[in-house]
Formats: sequence, C-alpha cells, structure tokens
Amino acid sequence: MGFIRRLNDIPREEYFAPGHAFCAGCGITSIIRMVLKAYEGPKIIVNATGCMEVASTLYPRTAWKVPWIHSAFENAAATAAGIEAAFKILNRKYGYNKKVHVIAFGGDGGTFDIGIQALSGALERGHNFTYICYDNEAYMNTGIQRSGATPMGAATTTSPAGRVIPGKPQGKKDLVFIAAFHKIPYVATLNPAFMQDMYNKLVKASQIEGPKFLHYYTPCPTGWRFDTSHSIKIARLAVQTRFFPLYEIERGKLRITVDIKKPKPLEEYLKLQGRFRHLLDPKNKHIVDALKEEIERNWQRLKMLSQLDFIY
Ligand SMILES: Cc1ncc(C[n+]2csc(CCOP(=O)(O)OP(=O)(O)O)c2C)c(N)n1
Ligand code: SF4
Ligand SMILES: [Mg+2]
Repeated sequence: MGFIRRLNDIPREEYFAPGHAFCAGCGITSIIRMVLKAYEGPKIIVNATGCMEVASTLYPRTAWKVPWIHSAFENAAATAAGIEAAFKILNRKYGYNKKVHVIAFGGDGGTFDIGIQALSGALERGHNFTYICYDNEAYMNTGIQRSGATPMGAATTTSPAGRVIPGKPQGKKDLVFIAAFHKIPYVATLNPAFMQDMYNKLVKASQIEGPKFLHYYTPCPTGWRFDTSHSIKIARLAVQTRFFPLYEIERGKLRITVDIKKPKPLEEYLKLQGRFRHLLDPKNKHIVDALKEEIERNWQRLKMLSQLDFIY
C-alpha cells in the first residue's frame, strides 16, 4: 500500500488482536497497530520489558499476530541486531533472500536510561533495523517512577510534587538528537494525534536501509492522571504547544513536518494532567517559565537546523 494521502487509506487489516490488558486510553496500541500495517511483509518484533510487553502478552495469551520476542530491559537493540545479523548469515550460507523487517520497541526507561548502550552500539554498527522508543515519560509498569525522559516539573512517585521539590527538577534528555548524531539514515518523531504524518514516516522508515530511530509520544492516562477520553486531545496539544515537535532527519537533512506557527499556551496542556497540576499554583510559576524557555529553545534550534542543507 505504501504512503497514504488520507486517513481512510490506512489498510484495514489488523495484526494486533483485541483482548489485551492495556489501560483504556493508552497510547501504546496505536503505534503497534500502525507499525504492523506500515511495515509490509515479514517482520520480527523485539520488545523490551515494560507496559507494552506486559499488557500485550499475558501468559498464556498474546495479542501479537506476528513473530515477537521478549528481550531484557537493557538489550532490546542488541537482540534486534543479532536477529538482523542472523538473516545476513542465512543469506550468505543458504541463499535465504526474503526481506524481513526487524523492529525493536522499548519504553523511555528501557531506552533513555537502561538500554542506551545497546542502542548506541547497534546504531553505530549500522544494523538494518528500526528502534522505536514509545515514550510515556516515566517507568509506568513498575509504578510511575521518573526517567531521563520525564519532563521538568512532572510529579512521579520518585519526584513527587510537595514541600521539598515541585516535581522533577531536571529537564528531558534529547534522545532523538543523541540517536541522530550516530549519523544514521533516518530519525523521526511520531504522535498519535497526527496519524497521517506518523503513518507516512513509518512507511518511509520501512523502506530505508540501515538503522532507523523513531520517538513516539505515548499518552498515559494512568501515569499522567487524566481522563481516558482525553488521550488524543492531550497528544494534539503537545504538538500545538510545541512541547513535542514533529520532525524528521533523513540522511542528515532536518525537516519540521508539522509546523506550528502560532503555538497554544503551554498552560492548556499542563492543566489537563494531574502530574502537572501543581505547576499552575503561582508559587511554581518559575518552573512553568523554565519549561517554556526549554520549549522555545528547542523550537528555535529545530527552525534554525531546518534551514541547513544537512546537519550531519
Ligand atoms: C534490569 C531491570 N531492571 C528493572 C526491571 C523492572 N522493570 C520492569 S518494567 C519497568 C519499567 C519500564 O519503564 P519503561 O521502559 O519506561 O516502560 P513502561 O513501563 O513505561 O512502558 C521496570 C523498572 C527489569 N525488568 N529489569
Ligand atoms: S500505565 Fe500508562 S502506558 Fe501503561 S498500559 Fe496504562 S496507560 Fe498504557
Ligand atoms: Mg515509560
């Protein structure tokens, strides 16, 4: 099927079965369904520990209709690299020449923090695979602990907002750029409220040889404390406030794929989520100001880099 011009063009066939155990409104299922549709032909999924793995494969059942392997937290990228290398050997020794997509999924804890060395190694060695980090901005499966992807000011169980700290004191690590500057052929950011943009980036990634890194914004009603009906609204606001910009870097050329000319006030995004609600208290205005400054700097940097013919 390939690239789509309208949402209605997304193939109807589903490769992920209902009856799994994700919370209502969880953003994870959208990326699974779209990846399995956009990557045509045979594929093998490698899945690090986390909500995606736990909620989709409650023993003795599985919701995956494609080959799937559970990997430890720290080595999903290494597992994927090994599978890709095995296909090369099968080809060299036995002439097996089918194209098989190898796709690794890890949460933000499993990617930004614990699996980063395996990821870096696999990107640097140039394996032909896709790594997708589904980022719900905390270690959700084990009870909402902060990670290197948790934004500044967010309350988690290990960065609780109260008298001592106003949520997480540190900002978010920029893993997309860390991955990109391994000088890999493709990186992109994805958001479920911008489905066409996301789907076409997935199709593009599926057609590019070499390592691909995709960063998926994953609304989590349980950990972010919002009404389950607000998932897509919050995902859309993340882009509209420039909190989560949508862009891609293809062979070193950066392109903003959804330009936000007039951003919405950040407060509209914050006020819908329990993890940020304390920030609307005037005594925490300095945190909101710091968040706004970080967002502005990120956006200006993307704008500036998008003017260049290449950034690596
Ligand atoms: C090496 C290791 N440390 C800790 C754990 C316990 N553990 C299982 S899931 C999880 C949280 C994963 O967080 P993240 O990668 O962000 O995925 P999420 O649960 O948010 O989907 C942790 C800490 C583990 N399985 N392995
Ligand atoms: S805790 Fe969050 S990420 Fe995990 S299944 Fe529930 S909504 Fe999804
Ligand atoms: Mg997480």
